[in-house]
Amino acid sequence: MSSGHLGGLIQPTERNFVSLVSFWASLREVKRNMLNKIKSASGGKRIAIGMVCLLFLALAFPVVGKEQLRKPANIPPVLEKITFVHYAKGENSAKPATDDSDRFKLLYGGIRWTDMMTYEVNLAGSGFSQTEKGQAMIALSASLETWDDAIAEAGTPPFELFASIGTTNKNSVKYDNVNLVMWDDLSSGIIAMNSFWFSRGTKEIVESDVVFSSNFDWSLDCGDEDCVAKMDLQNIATHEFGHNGLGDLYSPPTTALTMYGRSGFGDTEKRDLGTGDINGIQALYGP
Ligand SMILES: [Ca+2]
Ligand SMILES: [Ca+2]
Ligand SMILES: [Zn+2]
Repeated sequence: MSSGHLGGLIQPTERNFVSLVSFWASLREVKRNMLNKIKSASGGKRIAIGMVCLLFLALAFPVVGKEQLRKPANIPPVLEKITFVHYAKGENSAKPATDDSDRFKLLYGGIRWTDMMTYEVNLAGSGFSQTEKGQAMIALSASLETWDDAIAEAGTPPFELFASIGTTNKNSVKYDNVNLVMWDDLSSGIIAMNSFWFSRGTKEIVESDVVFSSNFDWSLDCGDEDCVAKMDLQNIATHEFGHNGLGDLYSPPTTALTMYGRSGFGDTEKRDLGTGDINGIQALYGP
């Protein structure tokens, strides 16, 4: 789903270097054979063989020069991309509320950020009015700080995962050193997605782009308005931001957790973390 633009990150491997070494070895072998022939030949034959040797070396050296230029230098870690898709609950899939579960799911043995990261937000397509846009930024910040608070509770020294958010005009999901939050025309039934880039080798997440669907109406405060047909931004955002190391959960005991993989209209239970969410984020970012 991502290989197109990741191709540029995959550098030449040591194969070029190995082929250069074996090329030199075969070159030495040829030279030795030629010297032996020159020694055993005489007169005009020597001159003819000598000229063949010169021609051979003239042809060989430019090739060696090019090969040396391709010698591997600082190879960046090979990045992979995965996308978590958050679907709306089906009409008849409502499950009875259950007790908080202590379950959580780490990804690839515990991939995580090693430094504080910053999301940049583009609210175009969100449907929010100018006034609401300010509230939306507050809701997104609240979602991020909910996770930072849980990490801080793990003990000292606290790790801060999320810096204060900024705004941006960028509007496409790609590996570009910008952790983007944006709205887009997602397929029917998809509420939001988090695409992120990571290295399996270093277990490091290096970029995350979150997209909310512009095909849903979004709410900011269900206390003041009818949220029956709206998705609560803080609810969904808290779930999406949890993907910075935590995977989706689907089993029935986890329906009350933030990292439960589905949401419905008017749901707000993901705004607050459950036991499993807290255990998971502390396992990744606690001291
Ligand atoms: Ca923070
Ligand atoms: Ca990006
Ligand atoms: Zn999810």
